[in-house]
Amino acid sequence: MLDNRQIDLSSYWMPFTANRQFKAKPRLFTSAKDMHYTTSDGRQVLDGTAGLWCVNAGHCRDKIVHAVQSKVAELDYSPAFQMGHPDAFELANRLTGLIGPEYSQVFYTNSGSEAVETALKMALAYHRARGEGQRTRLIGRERGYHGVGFGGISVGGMGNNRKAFGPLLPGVDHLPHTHNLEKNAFSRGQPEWGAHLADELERLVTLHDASTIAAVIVEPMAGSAGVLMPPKGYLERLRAICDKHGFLLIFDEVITGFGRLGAPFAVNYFGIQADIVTAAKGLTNGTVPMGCVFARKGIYDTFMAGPENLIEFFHGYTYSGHPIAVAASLGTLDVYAEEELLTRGAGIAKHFEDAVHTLKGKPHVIDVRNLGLVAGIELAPRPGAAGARAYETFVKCFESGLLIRTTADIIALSPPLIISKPQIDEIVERLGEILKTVA
Ligand code: PXG
Repeated sequence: MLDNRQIDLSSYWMPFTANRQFKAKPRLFTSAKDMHYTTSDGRQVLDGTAGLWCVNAGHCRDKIVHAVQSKVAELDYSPAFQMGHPDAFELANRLTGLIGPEYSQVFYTNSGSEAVETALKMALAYHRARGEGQRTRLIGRERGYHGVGFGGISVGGMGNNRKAFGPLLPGVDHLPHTHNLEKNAFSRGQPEWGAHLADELERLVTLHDASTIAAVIVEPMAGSAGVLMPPKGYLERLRAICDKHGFLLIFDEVITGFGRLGAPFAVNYFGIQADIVTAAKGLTNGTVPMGCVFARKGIYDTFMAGPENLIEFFHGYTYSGHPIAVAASLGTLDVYAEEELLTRGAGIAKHFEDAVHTLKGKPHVIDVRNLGLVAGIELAPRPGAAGARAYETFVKCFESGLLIRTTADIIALSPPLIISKPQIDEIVERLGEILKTVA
């Protein structure tokens, strides 16, 4: 047990955190196992969010721990450029096997943000390699989250993530988001209303001309901005419009990848293929930072056209395919396979759905939405204090032994895929009780 007051919190500038508020009353985890964290004061906290949407197999799984431990003593680092190590190739083959035959290549990064930057650069360079270098425009979506690089915040659509950082990338435009409580509140699964919002892409074509547009990037299900589900037919229409005009469609699967919806990836769940897919988080079960980008074979082949001694894609990171991250991912894929976790969500999604929808009618709840093992519970904002109600709920949940995640006044639930039905019920009951105490 630790006394938080004895830890000097001053030097760490914490990310996406109200630093002064946090340091006045810190929340610290010191260990974790399976579905639970242990706090510095020795309390158990049920993990309702898989860390930050990443610990899909649950915490400190033996196989992953051992994979990392043995690799770090064997090959600490191997240069990423013009050199390789066997595991990186094995992992790429296993990953393409998981996502399906549409995708032949995997490019390694160290985070979701870097996966997004890589995907955007890949799309631009692809069009240039095909002799269509005038296609430079990137289309994102309002309320999209694509990490924190300049490319990612440019195509992203969350105002707070953009407003302090200047003009961002030029030549970017945005589709409207699909969230509409009047039409879709308390939908179970994909909402009925909103497929037509994909047609806004045609409006952007009229404005900019198709010949200037390189790619469209969306999260198949938007996570960070508050769990926004794709309306029925919406993704299909986006795909069709991209095909019609020759745009690459990029799915940012940093959250939806690795079983979150009950299939390995959203491309499998929806049966809609993107041209480029980004992933991270569940790739290593959150154990070691790592991201990746999947590319369709045709994209890779386009790059492979020049002289063989030339570097085809001038892009990469010192730690692309880092041996420890690769080891963590191989161990993670083993656990996913042995316990069939990447499809387990499909079997318990109905129980999860029924459970979370019992929150309808609880104080402040204006919407409950769900897909796979994700739920969004939207609260009415406190007048003049957006986000305060959800923040109070988050703190009270933590103090009572439950980890949830909030964005503005939306609560996101995304538990590890190993969760039991009684644990689902425990999350929902506890949250319901706490909402009764929130002002
Ligand atoms: N794309 C998507 C769709 C994401 O959700 C990133 C890119 C960036 O990944 P990195 O690894 O660079 O953080 C993300 C990250 C939340 C939350 O609470 C979500 C993310 C990160 C932190 C918090 O919703 N998603």
